[in-house]
Amino acid sequence: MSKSFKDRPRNALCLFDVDGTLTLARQGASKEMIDTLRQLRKNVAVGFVSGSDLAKIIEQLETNGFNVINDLDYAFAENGLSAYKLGQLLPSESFINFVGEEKYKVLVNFILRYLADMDIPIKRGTFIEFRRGMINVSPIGRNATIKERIEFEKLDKEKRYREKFVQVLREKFSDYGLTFSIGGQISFDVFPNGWDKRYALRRVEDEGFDEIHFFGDKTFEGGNDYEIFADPRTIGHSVNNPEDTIRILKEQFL
Ligand code: M1P
Repeated sequence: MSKSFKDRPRNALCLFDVDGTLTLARQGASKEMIDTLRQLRKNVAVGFVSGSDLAKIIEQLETNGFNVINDLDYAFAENGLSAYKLGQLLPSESFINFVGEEKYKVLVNFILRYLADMDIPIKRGTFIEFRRGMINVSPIGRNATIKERIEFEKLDKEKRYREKFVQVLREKFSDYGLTFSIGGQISFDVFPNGWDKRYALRRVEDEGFDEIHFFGDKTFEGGNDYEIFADPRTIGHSVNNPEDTIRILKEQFL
């Protein structure tokens, strides 16, 4: 595959959310999905944009000999704060520089206390994950198994643990300029206002694509795909699962 996407027959970019769009939440990509992405890349430029960090995306997408950095044109982890174009790392801002050490300490201490006081059936490990472009907060902890995740998600729908938590944080830290976004099954992301998935668009806007397509499953208002899906710079596709993504690609791009 060439080191430029200017030679593709269609001057378009397809960007994909990962969890729920290319894979089931935190699970590996199917062979059919990897084959579809490889075929797609012959016609258009292809990339992913996820809230997750790169390590998790590698675990999920690097199946069937696929390499997320070299077999895609763009790799946007952490909403594009951790970014690669044609195999090259792009320079980036960081969450900690934006917030500052002192204010961050106040925020993280408050979150730790709130987590400690939460009465939920089970707790595992890694309750706060510090990333380049955000922090990710999970009441059950990121070490939960797939089964534990699914159980937490069900209970959270009923008890609204995360919704209540982010409401408190939004009020208490209203002067911090932060967005609190419930994107996945067991956690929520905290990042500077505007550093949602639209951040990735800043990195492609000078390329002169005729069309930028975005595929995501959480495209409803409040979902972490909403802003980029609704952005006038993209043509949004709302999908229910990875099979749905493949179906649309076959109908419109392959
Ligand atoms: O789907 C995107 C989200 O995926 C994970 O969420 P969870 O672990 O709660 O399912 C996280 O990586 C989160 O940062 C991300 O937004």
